[in-house]
Amino acid sequence: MIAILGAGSLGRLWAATLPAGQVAFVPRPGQAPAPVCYRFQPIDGESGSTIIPWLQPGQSPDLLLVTTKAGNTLEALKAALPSIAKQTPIVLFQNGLGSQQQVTETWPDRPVLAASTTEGANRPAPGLTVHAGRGTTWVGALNPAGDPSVEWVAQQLASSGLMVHPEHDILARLWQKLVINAGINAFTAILDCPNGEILTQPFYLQWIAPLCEEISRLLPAAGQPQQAPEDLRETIEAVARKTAANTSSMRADVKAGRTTEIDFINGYLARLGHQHGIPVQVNQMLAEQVQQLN
Ligand code: KPL
Repeated sequence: MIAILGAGSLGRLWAATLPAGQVAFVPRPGQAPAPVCYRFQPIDGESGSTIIPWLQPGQSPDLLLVTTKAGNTLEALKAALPSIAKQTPIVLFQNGLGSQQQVTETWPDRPVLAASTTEGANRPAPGLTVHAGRGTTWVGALNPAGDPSVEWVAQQLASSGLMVHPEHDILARLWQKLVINAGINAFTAILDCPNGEILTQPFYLQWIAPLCEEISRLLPAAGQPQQAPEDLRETIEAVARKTAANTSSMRADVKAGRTTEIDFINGYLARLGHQHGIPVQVNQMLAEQVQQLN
């Protein structure tokens, strides 16, 4: 049994694609006992109705996927983990960085893995989940010693039919995604535009080069390989062009009145800069501007 904590777009994508009968959502305190019902629209093929039960008291899963927003993860796990066996692998799917470290520090003895995914899913209406873009998911252990369950976890996830790979350096993957999110998400939220439109906006054109300089100096301080600011910008802009029509997760959060993940993206980079004495004015400015949108 695979349990999923977090019934948002990504949680619903995994729930709908993993083998039926082997998945349950983890209830939050006070959540209704009725199963979670929604229509799932795969990339190709007809949409169909999906019914996912809640994990029942006394039922301990073999694997726990955590698909909550970064800012809700610690609190959600504090409520859920007391009834989940100590050896159950936990896979964290959060965007950005910072929430993963909070989890490993709070539960140092639990097997904690992280996943980085480029799968696209959204919920255009409350009862509909759309698999909007095919991607790849990498999963790996967060502790440097590795975790023997990585291969097994990757196999379990791959039973969904989605593309999944075990990754020995998941932190590097999380950093690659962080760079992209740091260069796209805040701009789309502040400018209230789809990803591709930032590329011609004066505000973006003013700040992207100094932002990439800050990130380029932060990478080695975080133990990641140095990358030239121009290369970072090229990576960011390639993704912005590829996802030109997309509404970023941060713009979607602002529009829906949800707390954004800015504290785990540009906010995380700003905190890291302060710790290492590296100037981070642009990350700080973007974080503050997005915080004011909430
Ligand atoms: O990951 C994304 C997000 O919206 O969070 C990008 C890559 C910007 C695609 O929209």
